[in-house]
Amino acid sequence: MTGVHEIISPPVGAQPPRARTRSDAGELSLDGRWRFAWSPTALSGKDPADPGDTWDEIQVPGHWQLCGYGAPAYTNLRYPFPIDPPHVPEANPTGEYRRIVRRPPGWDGGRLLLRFDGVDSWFEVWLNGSPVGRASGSRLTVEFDVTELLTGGDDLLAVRVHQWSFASYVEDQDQWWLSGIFRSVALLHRPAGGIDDVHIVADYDQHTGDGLLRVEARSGEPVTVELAELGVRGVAGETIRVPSVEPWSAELPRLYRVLVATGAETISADIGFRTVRVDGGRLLLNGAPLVFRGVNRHDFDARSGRALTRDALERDVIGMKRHNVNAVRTSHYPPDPYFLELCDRYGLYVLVECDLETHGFSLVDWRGNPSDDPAWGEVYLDRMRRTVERDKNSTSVVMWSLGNEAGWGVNLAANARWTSDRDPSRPIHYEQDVECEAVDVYSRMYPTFDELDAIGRHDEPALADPARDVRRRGLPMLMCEYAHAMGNGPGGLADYEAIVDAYPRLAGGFVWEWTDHGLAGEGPDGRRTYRYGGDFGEPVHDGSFVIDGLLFPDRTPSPGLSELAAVVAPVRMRLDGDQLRVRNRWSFSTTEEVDFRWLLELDGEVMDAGRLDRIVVGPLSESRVTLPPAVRRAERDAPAGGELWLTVTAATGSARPGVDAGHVLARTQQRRRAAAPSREAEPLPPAAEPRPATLDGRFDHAARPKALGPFAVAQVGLDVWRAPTENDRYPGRGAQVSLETRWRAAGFDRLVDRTVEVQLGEASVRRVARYGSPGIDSGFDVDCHWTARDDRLRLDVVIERRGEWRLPLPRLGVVLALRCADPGAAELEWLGLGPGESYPDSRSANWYGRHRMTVRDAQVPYVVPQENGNRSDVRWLRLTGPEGGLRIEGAQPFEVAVRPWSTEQLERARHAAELDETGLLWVHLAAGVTGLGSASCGPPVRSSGQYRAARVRLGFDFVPEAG
Ligand code: IPT
Repeated sequence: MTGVHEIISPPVGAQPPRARTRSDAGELSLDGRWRFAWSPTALSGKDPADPGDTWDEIQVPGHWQLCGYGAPAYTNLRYPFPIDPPHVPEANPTGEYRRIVRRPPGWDGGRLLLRFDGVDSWFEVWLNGSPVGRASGSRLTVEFDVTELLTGGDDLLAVRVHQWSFASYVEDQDQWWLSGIFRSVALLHRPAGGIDDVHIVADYDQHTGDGLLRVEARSGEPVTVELAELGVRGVAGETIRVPSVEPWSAELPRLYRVLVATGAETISADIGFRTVRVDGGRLLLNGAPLVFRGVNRHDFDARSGRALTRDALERDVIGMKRHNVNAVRTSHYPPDPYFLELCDRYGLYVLVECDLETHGFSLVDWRGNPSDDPAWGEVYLDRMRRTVERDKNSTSVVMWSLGNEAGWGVNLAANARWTSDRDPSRPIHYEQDVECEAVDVYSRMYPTFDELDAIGRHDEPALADPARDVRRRGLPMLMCEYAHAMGNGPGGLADYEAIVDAYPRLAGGFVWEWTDHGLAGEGPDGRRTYRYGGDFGEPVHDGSFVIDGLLFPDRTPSPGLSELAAVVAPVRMRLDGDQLRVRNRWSFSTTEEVDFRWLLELDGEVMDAGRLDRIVVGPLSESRVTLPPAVRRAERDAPAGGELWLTVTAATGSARPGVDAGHVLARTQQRRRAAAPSREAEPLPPAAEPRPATLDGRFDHAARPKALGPFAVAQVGLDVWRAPTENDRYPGRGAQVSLETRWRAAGFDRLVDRTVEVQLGEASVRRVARYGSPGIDSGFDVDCHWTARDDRLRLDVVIERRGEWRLPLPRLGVVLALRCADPGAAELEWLGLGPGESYPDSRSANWYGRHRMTVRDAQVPYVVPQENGNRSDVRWLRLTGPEGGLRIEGAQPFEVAVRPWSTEQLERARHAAELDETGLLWVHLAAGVTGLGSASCGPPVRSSGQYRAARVRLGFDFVPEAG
């Protein structure tokens, strides 16, 4: 039996799609409490004429799975049902919604429309039991004419929503399956003589500085156009030249209010003048290079799924602006319409994507892919039309995307044709049109660094068809996805940026993705936890692949976002002797309003600070300025000894949309003077004579210290392993085997030790040990030598790899477990890179200096626990617990992570809330660590970020300090 929701069809009974406008015509929100009944199958048994007076209530907009009916399920590309289009399982959860609608008084004449902005996935509508229409296209607006069905009294609106439908086959985006009326519903008055649709094109002519305004309107009446601010008046259908406008860009989002009116209706639109073009192999905005420093963004909230408040949308936009992000790809569907209003206003370039993905067909070699099946042609076209028509007047929308991961075929080619006819003002994007047969830009996902570089040089592998090859090679290229931000990562952002910077052909890209999609819940002891695939008992799921954002689910930024902000900063600086080089990477703004300041520190202590004179660098230019004499003076006056560091920051001098004055845009540092030569060169003192008694009883029989400062020592050992990151778990582009697999094969996760030799002397003790793994003949030889000087202990350790290894090491150093009554609350202070975590391929966001926080705050709460919290280039650190203080000084800069739990705990826990502090402070001191990469979808850690030392020597002094 085929249900009506299994018929491949565009909406039935719907109005032609049209622009979203702000109008003075009547609008009544139908959001709020609705009656609701849930059924496990499509046959709900409910009558559309039943008002549901005794049913439950539910909030609209919302997803029923997040209101206690059924459960969310997560799959990436796999369909969670058999591939048998257009059919779906009989177990098809269905929601019956009811509410009373009253036509407001004063809405005289004209027509009445019922508008749905988002219903997942298929629905049918009745008024007073009479059918109105049916539709799918979960993230696409649809309107129905209900003029004849509304009585003016209490009218019963009934909506039946099925979770699964034929449309589910073209909505296979990588996200939670969540159903229901999840965006707003409204009743609209369309006055007689009103404007049924409007299309506003506002071009900018960069040669003359003029704006070109053209308004097309659908109305039975004459339509006037007015831009009062510039004294412009005209009529729809004509092109109005507006002299000397200020153009719109994400940097300077200048909007003008345009009124489009008939006697019956006035539409007010905030419009920016701007022109997007592909020209000479480059992507241009107003004639200047348009480079996306963007993110992919889903509509998502940890509590309400894809149903978002205006505040939540605004928070996202402000968050992007504060992290130097200038672009968004609305993966993989049109966003909540309010989002685009915000992007216009705050300034973000938007790539709006059609609600279309059939990725699951890739798992059956694309057999039966709807993209190439004419039976789906009308459905495809309808989706594209609804995408373009709704948002065609948004200034921020600079490009259309046909969809994501839907293979290639006749229906997509037709959508491209339709779109370029309908809106020649914006280029078309679609990544899977690999030969660029129908698109205007060449797009790639997760290219390796080498691939990107080759494309930058127009040197990518050739297409078989020479004509197509020539065309594609001449197109600008963007990365619609890159730098997979799953778990700890992405590493390598700075490497990508350097390549993008080097080649005019490259128009930047969009990091995957803005936010983790963890759903909020309660873990053990009522602690907040975030759920991912499998946590709702889904039989088929893709685990934590949905946790791959730059923000944690609660919308706090992860270190990956700070790294991105630093890497894509619009101002770049470099200190070079007495000169500061300033590069302005803005395309339209000078650095006139940027506030440059300097700071001189000696071992993290501020010596002096000041402000630099105004530095005015034009867009996309560079200049050098000489540092003021005050800097040289301060350097000269600084006491001898210690490291002297100069920092220059560039901050916003005045507020910009979403960004306050004083917001640091960029920072650069230089070591101006090295410390006195380190002790590293000193030879290890010879071990004293073996003696049965331990050094004042401070060591055990195996030459391990019983205490370090005030902390009793529970464990000392070699430290090689790390709790694998999500990126460690995957091989990555161009590789066959993941780091985790290689590391486990080498036995790093289960090293055992054997004492080779112990020497217990009066002033020093020494333990030589061999570390290996079951079944493996490679390992490490470790020589730990402790010497005592007064109340301090010094550790000198030599670690040597033994065997035929060719692989990078997670880390190489020692770990200490110290007993501490409250390890999370212990204070951690250090001189080195901070305040955030850093790894060899992700350290741009941090700066050298003195940093301080609790051990708990030094942990990064990745939803799936994994390696985190490393700090690099550390000279010394201080730990202060209830027991007292301990200072650890390195004979050379070292890497450190201090945790209130062990690597094993971190590895075992599947959710952050499962991590318990157990009265131990774990101090990981290393000579080096391996970077992060983005192998969970992109390339693995580059060789420059892999730690491969074969022999290291580390030295530390442990000094007790008053707590
Ligand atoms: C890519 C998808 O487009 C995106 O939606 C997301 O699933 C991402 O992967 C992984 O998180 S497609 C992949 C085959 C490169």
